[in-house]
Amino acid sequence: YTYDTYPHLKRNPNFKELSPSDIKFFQSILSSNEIIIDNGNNQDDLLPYNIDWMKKYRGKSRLVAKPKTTEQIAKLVKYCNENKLAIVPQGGNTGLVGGGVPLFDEIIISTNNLNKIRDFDHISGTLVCDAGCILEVLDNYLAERGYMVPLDLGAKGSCHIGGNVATNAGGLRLLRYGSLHGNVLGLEVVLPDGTILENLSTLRKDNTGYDLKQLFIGSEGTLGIITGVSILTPRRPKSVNVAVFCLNSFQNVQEAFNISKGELAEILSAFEFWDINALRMVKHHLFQGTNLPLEDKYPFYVLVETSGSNKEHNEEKLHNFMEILMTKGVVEDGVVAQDNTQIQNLWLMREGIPEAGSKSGSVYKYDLSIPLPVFYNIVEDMGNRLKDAGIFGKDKPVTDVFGYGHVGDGNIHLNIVAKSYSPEITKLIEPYVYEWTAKYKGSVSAEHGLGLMKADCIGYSKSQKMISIMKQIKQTIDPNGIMNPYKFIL
Ligand code: FAD
Ligand code: 2HG
Ligand code: ZN
Repeated sequence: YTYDTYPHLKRNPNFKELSPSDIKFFQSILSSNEIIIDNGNNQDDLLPYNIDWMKKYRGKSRLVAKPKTTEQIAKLVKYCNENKLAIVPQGGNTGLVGGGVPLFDEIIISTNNLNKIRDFDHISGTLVCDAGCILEVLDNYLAERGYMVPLDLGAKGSCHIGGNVATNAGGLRLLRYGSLHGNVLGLEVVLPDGTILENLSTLRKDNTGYDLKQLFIGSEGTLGIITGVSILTPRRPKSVNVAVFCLNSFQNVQEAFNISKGELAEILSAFEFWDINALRMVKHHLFQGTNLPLEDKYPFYVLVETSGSNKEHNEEKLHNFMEILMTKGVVEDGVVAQDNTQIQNLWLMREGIPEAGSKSGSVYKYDLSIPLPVFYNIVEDMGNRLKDAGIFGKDKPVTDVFGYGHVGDGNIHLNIVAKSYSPEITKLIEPYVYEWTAKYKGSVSAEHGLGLMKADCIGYSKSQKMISIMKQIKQTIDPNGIMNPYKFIL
């Protein structure tokens, strides 16, 4: 895709085009290694910032700013606001809804160089850091101190904590540690007029006024640039176990989840699922030549992780849990990791699915909250719909349809692999998938956000009154509309 595929979105003529004097101003704030300017023959340098992780969305920004400090960002944003230059805030550029790349010529402000850890309190576990810190770097820093980030996702090696907050990312352990709306204690944000909203509180409790930071969590770059994050981090568990089970029906997946809540209770830290098509794709791309830990002949797989402070206690609970699953005939087969390497290998079957998907073709991704009783039906319905239309099968435009995700959070990822993105395929999938979700009162974006992909889709999950209040908030904070235009809510 390029912006050409969004003919209904025209460049807003109120936004100024970048001029030599604008470039001069940017150069006065940033040193030469903190800025990339289009000079006619450096498209390769600009491309990684202009194109998204899926290679589905591509813009034409002519300037990427990579400031080191909040003060630099404040000066740049103030200038952009006064001159009506549109901005796209960008973190690790791993977002999956086209929110982090420009649509036209918006200026990219990247947090790549904003990556200092500011403070860590080893008693309360509060961490204060720059927004551009990479999630995995933070987690390694905390691991050395016996703590962990309360958030983990497959993109941890590239995504920034600021990007995580801006998308309200969920990830693999939300069921245990809760969402960023609970874990983020404070934020520092550069507002669209260039003022710095300093609220890097480390307080657990603070009921003085409206909780403004919540507005920025999940705001996808439309209200300002998050430059600092204060986050509550939990102790790293001493004992972690992982098991993967094979199941014959989605009914049994639900049953296993229900039993896990009763038997594993407080030590349950992840309950993830994937189907056989997802497994076969991971096998093909990521386990080449080596054996999968389990046979790829069952329709469903679940990964159960337990974490706690006492190894014997945890193992006993996991053992009892497995015995109940076997006795009740809920699972067909299973494997328990014996060491850290095996834990990683089992997680690879789940965490590796997006990467394996990207190696299979162009992937359409739908990130839905759906009630568990009908959770998996969307995968079957979509597969049948595309088959009936004659476009899904061997040597057809669509080559694979599969489902996986966070059963524990009621969040399914429907992935549709095509030979290439095309408006014809899109039209068969959308709005069908959104209408289907709305029918069951689900959410059309469980955790990835709205971005460009779903900029006109919020109405499937929110009322007109709510949308109108959101628009008023946007108008109040960003009256010129310079922050991440064309995205989120149109
Ligand atoms: P970007 O992609 O750079 O930006 C995302 C959005 O946030 C954009 O709208 C951007 O404008 C805005 N933004 C970024 N930084 C800032 C900032 N400092 N201030 C204001 N706005 C900002 N998501 C999940 O929720 N759960 C998962 O399990 C998960 N797994 C993933 C696995 C893979 C392999 C990949 C590629 C993606 C996954 N994602 C997942 C999607 C994604 O939301 C996260 O990767 C991540 O939160 C995005 O962070 P980022 O730094 O890459 O942000
Ligand atoms: C995951 O849970 C991510 O692995 C990515 O949210 C989902 O790529 C996807 O559809
Ligand atoms: Zn996910």
